[in-house]
Amino acid sequence: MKTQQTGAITNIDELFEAVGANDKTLTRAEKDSLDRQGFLIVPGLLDKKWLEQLRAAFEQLLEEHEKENGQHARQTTGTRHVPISLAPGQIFEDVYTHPKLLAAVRHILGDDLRFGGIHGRDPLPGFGQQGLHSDAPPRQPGSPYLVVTSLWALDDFTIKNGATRLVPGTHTETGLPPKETRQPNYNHPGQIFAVAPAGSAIIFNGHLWHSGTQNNSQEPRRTLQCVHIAPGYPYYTSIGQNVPEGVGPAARYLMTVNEIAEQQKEYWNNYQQAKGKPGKSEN
Ligand SMILES: O=C(O)CCC(=O)C(=O)O
Repeated sequence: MKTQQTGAITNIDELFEAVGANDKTLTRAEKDSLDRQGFLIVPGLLDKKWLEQLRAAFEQLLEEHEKENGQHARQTTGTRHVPISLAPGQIFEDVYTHPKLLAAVRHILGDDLRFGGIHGRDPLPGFGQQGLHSDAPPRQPGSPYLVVTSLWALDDFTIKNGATRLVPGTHTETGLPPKETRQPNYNHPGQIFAVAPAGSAIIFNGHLWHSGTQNNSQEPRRTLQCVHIAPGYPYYTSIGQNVPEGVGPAARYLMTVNEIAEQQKEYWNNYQQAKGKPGKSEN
């Protein structure tokens, strides 16, 4: 875990400097994997102490959430969901501002990127099978990528306990996955399982077809899900209005929507209306 600098950050280069990322943070092979396969599995990003802190915080936040709201979510779906507030919490901030993650996000989305949210998920034994889906609105041919998802394994991800499945290369598809492909029991011939030790990050283009799978063990399979987004993402403008006091400069920058971003949103709206005719900046 790193300690972030304290001055306000005003652009992506300052963000990279503050978190300790640069153009060498991703290897050539990692960039190729993001481009061609649409994902990257990086072991060892969370060390033992950090993992233990995150697991304890996960359980505590879940207990508080269920005390206030009941156990509705887990009783209806069999999955424990943990809303993670954006209030100051260095152990979470260091996850979604991790240099490896931000380097991957920039590689996929380009220079204007923001943080969309963080959420905990734990499919209980016997539950968790999802249909293949993407985390982003369907793309049109040639339209930019809008979302990067990262899953941080707080427990080992194994075939038995429901490792995430991914369909390599599907991030370039346009439209939704076909209906049949979205059924939870459908096995895609190209799917692979993101088997990875606790402490790994599975970082993928949010347009990639993926899903949780059933936890057939008797143990938890906890993950932190983060999303980072580009200005065209419909939820983009709903962030930035409630940046909590006390978050570090990198987190604050990532949660703040500035004027430039607003202009880019307008650009994106125009682009959508032009039905896929790319503007000059995309030639
Ligand atoms: O937890 C996982 O393995 C993936 C979950 C997922 O894709 C989702 O909840 O949308």
